Amino acid sequence: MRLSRYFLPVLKENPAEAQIVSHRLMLRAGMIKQQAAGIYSWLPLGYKVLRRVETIVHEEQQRAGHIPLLMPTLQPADLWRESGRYDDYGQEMLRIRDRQDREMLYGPTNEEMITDIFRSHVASYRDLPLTLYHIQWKFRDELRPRFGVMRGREFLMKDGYTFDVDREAAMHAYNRHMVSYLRTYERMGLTAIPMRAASGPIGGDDTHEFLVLAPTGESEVFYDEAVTTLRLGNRQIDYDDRAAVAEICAEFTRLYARTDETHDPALFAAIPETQRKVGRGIEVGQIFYFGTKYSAPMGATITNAAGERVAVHMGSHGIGVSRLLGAIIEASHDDRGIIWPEGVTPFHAAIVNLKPGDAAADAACETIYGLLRERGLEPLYDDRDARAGEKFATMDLIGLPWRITVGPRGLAGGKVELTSRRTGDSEEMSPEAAVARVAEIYAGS
Ligand code: P5A
Repeated sequence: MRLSRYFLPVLKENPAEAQIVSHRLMLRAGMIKQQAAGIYSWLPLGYKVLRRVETIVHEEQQRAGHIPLLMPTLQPADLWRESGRYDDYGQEMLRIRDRQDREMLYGPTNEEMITDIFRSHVASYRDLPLTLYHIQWKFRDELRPRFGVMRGREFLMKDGYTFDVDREAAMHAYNRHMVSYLRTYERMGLTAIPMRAASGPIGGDDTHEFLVLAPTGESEVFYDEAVTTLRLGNRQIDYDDRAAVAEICAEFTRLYARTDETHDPALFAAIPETQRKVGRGIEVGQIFYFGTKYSAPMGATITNAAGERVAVHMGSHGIGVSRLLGAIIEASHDDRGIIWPEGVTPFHAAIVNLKPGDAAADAACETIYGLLRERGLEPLYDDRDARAGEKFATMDLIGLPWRITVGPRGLAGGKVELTSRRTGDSEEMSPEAAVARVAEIYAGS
């Protein structure tokens, strides 16, 4: 993409309404525009990162054997009357009437709807296990929407629903989600710690939240510092191997890590003092096992191996897809702007032409642009006639991890400069070597 033809409405000034760094940087980098309290348009740069995050979520869900579908945003109230949640959900639910005066709602979550799909089509334990998920917009009329996409009213969620014959099988589905989430967050450059949590309006006793540590997080967290060093890395995972998946979950949940809702001061006090930490975290996901809470009242039954009709065991599992953009920025920025992890960056590399109009500089930029694209990478080429300082400031703000700077002086010696946004380190090399280096970095990420 050539910057002269792109739509990147960056702001020079800090927007007054933004209280936390991710909100400020998303507005300044031209990623989002607020349309109403807690409701945002996703401008091209923000939309690009959102799609990258979604793609990782899809890939990791499907790697775990989970099946994508798409349910609507609007739901009939009657389904929610069957589960009893229509009245329970309260003012967070946006209730709507259509022209026939039928009661509808904008879905805050989809347990009822997926249970309805299941009961219409599945009748036997032979069709299990089954996990269906979608990535769809939700609406929760939060009392205090704030911090930009972090606590929106309209927000994008990945929500998955598991159907199993008994509790043991359902807990394997729960564990599979835990591991697939750990992989998902790691690919985005995040450390998200599973913490025992409270279930709220979704229900059930088994639930974990995934928290990214950040001083601006909304949850208070208590943890053993050793938990922050755990990584999945690129180990091979067989998602059908119940024992292996459970073992990974045990590894990641053995150490103390809880939110204020489930904090146990006595257990906390048993951690060696130097490792005992209190901090704040951003909740980027939550998993639940709630048994037959929805299937029993809604009549979602199956025939088990003994020929008996039993209510199916269910769980639901959510990732805050749009919130993740805020969380990634909170975890990865400096005073000049965003620093995207390679896994989610909107463009792979910046090309900055220090002297547009100079034949050699223009030609070298075109060559680098073409070569990167040939390698399947997407560069953002700043071909505008602007001062070098302004170009660097824009690229630093929008946070592309790698920048190739091209100017007549370097080119006289056959060199361009490759700069890491994260470390600020620069190295001079030929244009071809810079392209090869960038390609190599992304091949490994
Ligand atoms: C699990 C999937 C559920 O709704 N039902 C379907 C279950 N869980 S949850 O914890 O309530 O939400 C899942 C994740 O969605 C994100 N989230 C939000 N993101 C932005 N703005 C909001 N107002 C908001 N509310 C929830 C969180 O990341 C949460 O973990």
